[in-house]
Amino acid sequence: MPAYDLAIRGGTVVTAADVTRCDIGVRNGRIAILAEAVTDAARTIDATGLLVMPGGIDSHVHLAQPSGEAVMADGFETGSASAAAGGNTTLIPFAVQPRGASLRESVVNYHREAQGKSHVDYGIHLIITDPSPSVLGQELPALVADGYTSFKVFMTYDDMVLNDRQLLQVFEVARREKALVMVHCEGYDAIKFMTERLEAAGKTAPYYHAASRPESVEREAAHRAISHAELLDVPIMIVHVSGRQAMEQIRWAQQRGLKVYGETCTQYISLTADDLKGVDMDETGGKYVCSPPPRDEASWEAIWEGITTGVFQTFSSDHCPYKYDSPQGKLSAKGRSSFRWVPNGIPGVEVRLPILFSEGVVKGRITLEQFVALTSTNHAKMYGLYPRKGSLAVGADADIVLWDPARKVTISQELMHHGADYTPWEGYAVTGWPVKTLLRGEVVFDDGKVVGAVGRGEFLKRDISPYAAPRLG
Ligand code: DUC
Ligand code: ZN
Ligand code: ZN
Repeated sequence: MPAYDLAIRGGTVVTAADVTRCDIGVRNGRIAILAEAVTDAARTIDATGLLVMPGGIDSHVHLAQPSGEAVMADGFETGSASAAAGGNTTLIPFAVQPRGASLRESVVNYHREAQGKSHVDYGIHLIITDPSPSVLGQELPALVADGYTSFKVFMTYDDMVLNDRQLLQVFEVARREKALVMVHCEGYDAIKFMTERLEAAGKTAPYYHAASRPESVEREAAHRAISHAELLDVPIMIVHVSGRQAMEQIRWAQQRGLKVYGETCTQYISLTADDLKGVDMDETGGKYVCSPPPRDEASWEAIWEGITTGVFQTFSSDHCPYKYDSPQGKLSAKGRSSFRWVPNGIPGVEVRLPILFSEGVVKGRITLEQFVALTSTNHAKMYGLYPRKGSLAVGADADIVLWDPARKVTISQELMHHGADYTPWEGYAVTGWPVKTLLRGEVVFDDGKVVGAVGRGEFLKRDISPYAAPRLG
């Protein structure tokens, strides 16, 4: 009997720490050996000329998430297919607590959405919209103990926003339970004020979505969240940072020794608010409506500054897909009446790695090791999945992407595996593309096709993150 189930031979193995020419042997879905030559295997994949990296972990995606009258374009099946096609092997989407509902029940319902449908492994974050005494006192502690070790809170949106007192209440529980809190930093009142003012002036096109929530709105909320976190000595992760002002708030907090982490996303290095103008300030701009909105090219440089200097630990997609041409998507009757009603979010899980690789590694802004850290390893570390996920160490799950660093691709909807009917990056040229994705040693994506049985992906109960430990114990 061969010593290994699979050998990946001849590739260049990249981790967050090293770049090495070696082979990998896989046994029982795990990495069993890294060696100069692995020959005694039942199957061999030739990786000559390819990079062999830990599968991407996207710790910020939305799948099958209820959102008013809009319907998300991806459930677990298409969303995870799109993820696998983009070189990812783990996703962490969100179970949302509708106001007044039990958080536990929301998690149970969300598991039903996921069960048997995922092509990749997945954890689940919680979104807390109603921090009632039973949520804070009983449900959250029990859910953290069950492996839901991170939660997101919102500082905007009518159906999600928490006031400052509620934010502090959630932070307090997070500190006690050692859960990591992700914060959506945009100020509710400022957005509401600006939206009403814009609408009163007849400025309702999708472009004005960006004008209704400028960078100062994000900066103010980031500062407020940081201040509350400092007050309670609780680590927080500020998610989807769009530009210099919020980035500088995080850097300022980090320089003061606070455990404030940062996430940025593909759209903030590759799209601008001008995309929201559409063809001619028309409704096609709705394709780019997401929050925070993309800013401008100077903001891309600020985001790169944050990436290269370590302000940001994770680079995510914030995949939040809606169809464009659908009454339940961007072109709903209400959505046509004002930017206020266009569902927020864009599909991006499939292009996260290619765009960061192309803009980052190929253009010399980041190293291969940084690429792996930003797209995989740091997500595993931050969210309690390391070392099982996010590395190519012996004993880790054999979650691997084989990557062609020289392949030139023009992104188009035709290439995508998501459920949306468009990609915001239509026509965007990249160098570097996934060739094969392996989940626990099994190929799930092979040269353009998602392969194998759906439902292979498993739920991941996550550990307490060491990064969620308070500074002062
Ligand atoms: N926040 C997200 O994280 N995703 C989509 C919309 C939003 O506001
Ligand atoms: Zn958000
Ligand atoms: Zn999101």
